[in-house]
Amino acid sequence: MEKFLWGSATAAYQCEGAWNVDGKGNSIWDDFCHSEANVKGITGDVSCDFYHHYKEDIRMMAECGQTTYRFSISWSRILPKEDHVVNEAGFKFYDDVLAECKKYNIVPNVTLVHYDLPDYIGNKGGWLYDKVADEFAYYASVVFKHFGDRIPLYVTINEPTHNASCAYLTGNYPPNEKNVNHYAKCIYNMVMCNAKAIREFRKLDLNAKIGLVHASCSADILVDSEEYRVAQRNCEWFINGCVLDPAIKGEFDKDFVLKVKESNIDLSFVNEDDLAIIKENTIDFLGQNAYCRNVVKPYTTGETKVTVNNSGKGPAREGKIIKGWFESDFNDSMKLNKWGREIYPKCIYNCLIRRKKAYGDIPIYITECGHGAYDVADENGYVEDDDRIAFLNDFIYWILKAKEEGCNVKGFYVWSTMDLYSWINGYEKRYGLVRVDYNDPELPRIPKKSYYWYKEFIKEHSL
Ligand code: BGP
Repeated sequence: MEKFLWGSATAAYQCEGAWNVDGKGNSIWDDFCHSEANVKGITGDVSCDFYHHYKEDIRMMAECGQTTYRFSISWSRILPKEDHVVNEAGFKFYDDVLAECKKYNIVPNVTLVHYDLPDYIGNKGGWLYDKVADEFAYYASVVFKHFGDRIPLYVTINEPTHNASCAYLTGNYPPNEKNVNHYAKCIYNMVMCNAKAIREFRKLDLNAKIGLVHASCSADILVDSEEYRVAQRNCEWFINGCVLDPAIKGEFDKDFVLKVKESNIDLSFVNEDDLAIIKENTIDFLGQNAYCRNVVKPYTTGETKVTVNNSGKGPAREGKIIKGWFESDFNDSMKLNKWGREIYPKCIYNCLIRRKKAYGDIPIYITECGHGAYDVADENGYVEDDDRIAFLNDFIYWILKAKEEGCNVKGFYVWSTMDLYSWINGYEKRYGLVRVDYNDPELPRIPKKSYYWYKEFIKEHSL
């Protein structure tokens, strides 16, 4: 029987550093972080410098007993310019990373784009660019042909809904807009990117699988009434169905499309040829990230607005008002983290049970799960992160319970392997199993208590 995979995850912009070496082009995150729009002025230019520390990081994964590693490829390292000329040094870096994984029998799970579009795509409109799906499919085919089945698990896009929401509703990720029509087009184009990349993947008949990583868990309500159930369904469409239905079932839900049209959202870009490509090119597995749930109630008033807490200084909650659809509700008795997010581990159980109901037995990997915190290190740099351990332990409990009840869960990844850049928040919001001392130019790695806890946990749970 196939073994359950236990591992951890990172993403290129957040950990690699080396932003301008060995022929890499700029990504929209390089441009954004170097611009005035980045008010905190913190960048991923160096971060924890995985580019030069990957051997150490992968060795530490292996010593922890991890059997899989999720990372992303920087599109701008592979195709730095719009002329489509491949940067061989980019291939070499990821060849080396894969070789290191192989040395320790660590299964690579590799994402093609984790937010960081190349600048030349960004300059043409980024996710809104009419040819973004063709460009993405081209890049994907270059990657598939080079790495082939050395990568057994490919992921097309990381968190389409969260990325689109931050970029086009909250406005905290580039291009920093608040525009519902652009949000809708972004989602549609990402769905097309996914389908067109899968079409390239299938042509090669690799001994590998392809999936998509999704952000949101589930929508919950605090009142059981017809009105609240409608709000819940609207939220499920908004945060889940809009991407998961086409990616898994090959089509958008008809009632969802009606609702979008009723809301006067521009859908003029939808065309029959695209819908046929979506129909033919669905994912093999779902990557489900696990952080928190959405609690919602019926929409009351106000324009569409999505807020997040990037300050980490207090109780400001994340919240959504989606005009005519739903708005956030708050259960004041719940525990929150410092960034105003509910800590509710059962959300992943509810999510998995609902995914099974909606999408049957599609294999699911929990591709991220983690606790952001201000870690405090002792004089040796050691962090006793008991809150993180409790968070992970509780989430895993609910994941394994869902598995026992028949959900087809096949692996789990802690976010993150080591400390790295947290989008907009910077470096003080930490998630790593391993501490990185950013004050020391050598960027030393020091395993935290959670690393040793995970090591023991994996040993006891080799499923
Ligand atoms: C997910 C992203 C990750 C990671 C994580 C933590 O949405 O896929 O890249 O950053 O969230 O989020 P943050 O760093 O914003 O706290």
